[in-house]
Amino acid sequence: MKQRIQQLQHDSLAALHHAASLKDLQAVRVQVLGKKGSLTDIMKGMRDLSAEDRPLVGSLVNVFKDTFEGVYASRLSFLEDQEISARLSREAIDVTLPGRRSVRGSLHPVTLVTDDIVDIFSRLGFSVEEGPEIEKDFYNFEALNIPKDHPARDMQDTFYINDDLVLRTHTSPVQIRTMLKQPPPIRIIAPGTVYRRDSDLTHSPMFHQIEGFLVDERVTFGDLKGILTHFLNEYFGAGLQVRFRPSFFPFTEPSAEVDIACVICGGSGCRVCGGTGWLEILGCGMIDPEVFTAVNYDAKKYSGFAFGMGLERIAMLKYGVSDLRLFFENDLRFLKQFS
Ligand code: 2U9
Repeated sequence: MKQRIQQLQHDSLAALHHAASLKDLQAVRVQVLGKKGSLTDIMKGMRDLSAEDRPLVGSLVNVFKDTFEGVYASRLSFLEDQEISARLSREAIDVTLPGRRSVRGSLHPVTLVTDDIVDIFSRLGFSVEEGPEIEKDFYNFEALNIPKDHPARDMQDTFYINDDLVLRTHTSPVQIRTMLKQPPPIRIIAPGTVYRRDSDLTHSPMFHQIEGFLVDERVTFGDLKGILTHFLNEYFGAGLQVRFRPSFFPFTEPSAEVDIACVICGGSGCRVCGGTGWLEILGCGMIDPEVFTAVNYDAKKYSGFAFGMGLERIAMLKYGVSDLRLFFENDLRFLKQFS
């Protein structure tokens, strides 16, 4: 028995020393102290010893157990340290490595155009107003003197959500909402996204507009001409030729379309201006008294003007882009040219 214990002590301490991982170490422990372990087996055999031998063997077993636990604990702490250092070196981060460069984006050409136009009108005392893209029929049509049977309401032009809700077809409802909120004087510009059921080389079902709007006492068509001529000279260059042609819009009376001398050929005639020397750039007019009545403004006391332009069209002329679809494809080779 004594010999068996000595042999076990020799073998198991060697096994502890040779255990190369925490898993191996645990396996040695189970082999020796586990339910079916070698020491458990020896202890079962003690029943058969004489009363004289039993205490002697018992004390040998106890000494072995203490020795085993001591060696086990020191090996455990050694292997744990080893595992931590291995993990630390495996997961080490080299803080001296250069960082990843962040990619610098650029503003979309339609945003550039919007910002430049907003800048010019801000200097003239206009402030920016915005409104919802899903609009009530009243704000998009009814209050703008566009009655139920008007062609502008045709199903071909408007995206209807239901009988009473549409995707706004212009930013004009922003001005209706502003007038319902506050009394004159008003001097605002309304940039934003608008929607129309239209899609070809020069039309997109989603596009952008900016509208301007001024209401006060004694505002004249002369004020409108002055402000727009100033704006176009600021935006396209001083000395630019501008002309006003009579037109019709349900919400303005009188109404006009504004042309500028072709920015490509300077007025001599080319493909872009269709040989006319002129480019149509915006629409405008004096606010129709019917519109004032719809928002409870005194149409006898107040007058005002409004204008509107398509921002993609302005961007095409300003940057010489011939295909409208380029603005919506988000091809980086196109967009990067505006950084
Ligand atoms: C209110 C009253 C009047 C806004 C105006 C135009 C003329 C115009 C078009 C230009 C090209 C739209 O993007 S486009 O198709 N717009 O010609 N817009 S007057 O008149 C208003 C607006 C609001 C309450």
